[in-house]
Amino acid sequence: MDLYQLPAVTALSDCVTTTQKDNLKIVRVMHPKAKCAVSLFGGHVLSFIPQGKPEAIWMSDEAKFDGKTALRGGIPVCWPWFARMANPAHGFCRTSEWELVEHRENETGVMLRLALTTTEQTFKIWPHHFELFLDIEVGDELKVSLKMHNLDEQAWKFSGALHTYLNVSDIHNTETIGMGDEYIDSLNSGALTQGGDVLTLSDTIDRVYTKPSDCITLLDKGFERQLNVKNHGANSAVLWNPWAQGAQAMGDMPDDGYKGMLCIEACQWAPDLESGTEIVPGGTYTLSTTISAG
Ligand code: TA6
Repeated sequence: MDLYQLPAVTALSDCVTTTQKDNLKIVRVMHPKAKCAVSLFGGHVLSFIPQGKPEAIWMSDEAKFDGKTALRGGIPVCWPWFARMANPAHGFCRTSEWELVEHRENETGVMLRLALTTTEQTFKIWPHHFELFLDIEVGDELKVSLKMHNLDEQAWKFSGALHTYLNVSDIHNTETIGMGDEYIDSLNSGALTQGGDVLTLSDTIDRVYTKPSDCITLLDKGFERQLNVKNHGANSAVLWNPWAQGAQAMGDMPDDGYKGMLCIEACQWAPDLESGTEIVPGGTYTLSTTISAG
């Protein structure tokens, strides 16, 4: 899917245009440093291509751009909870319509700011007042920052993740370094487990690493590159690949789709809604991930 070939609907500046893909409005950045595409549905980064390098972000060829279904691939924004502790899974942000409220550009890159705030619909799902900004900085690297603001008169708690799907040549040709040596194994009833820091994968994996390095590196022999992931405001990093059986079970991933992706996620993890991170009235919190290719 080449989102950059679609005709522009609006030109917002020299480097920023909007386009339409099925039911979704897409904001595109085309800058000498990099290209990037973002869906306003979900506030969802779909692509990041640093100049002269392969695509850094994996998107499923079977993702549904219907404006209802969460997009498979990209960088889903999971908030105000991560995982399946409440409905909908991974919170409501990835199926909400965000607004582009600001864009800026100079010779080093482009910044897009998306916003989402309480609506009648979000209040029914999660009865709190909030404002979110998603700052997407596109240049030599991609930085995505989820800025949360409590607009309530009471404190509330959240968990969440920037659920990045990284694009790889073939999962069998990758090595992941820096996840740390302790993880909560979601495939083994959440057992706290010790393990090695360097990972080559050969089966499904779904883990919350509790002590990741400041920089996680994904070596890709096929693309002859490494992707570096630096997370901030995260208490863990999640590693996920559904493998063949998981991909086959998903209606929006090709059966061999698992070979082209690996999720390395910036996660502020909690075991349940009650144990999330508290933000006091008027308080803020930022969760961010920075991805660079070397
Ligand atoms: O981050 C890993 C995970 O929580 C897995 O358990 C897996 O189910 C994945 O996210 C995808 O979730 P989704 O709701 O998008 O199918």
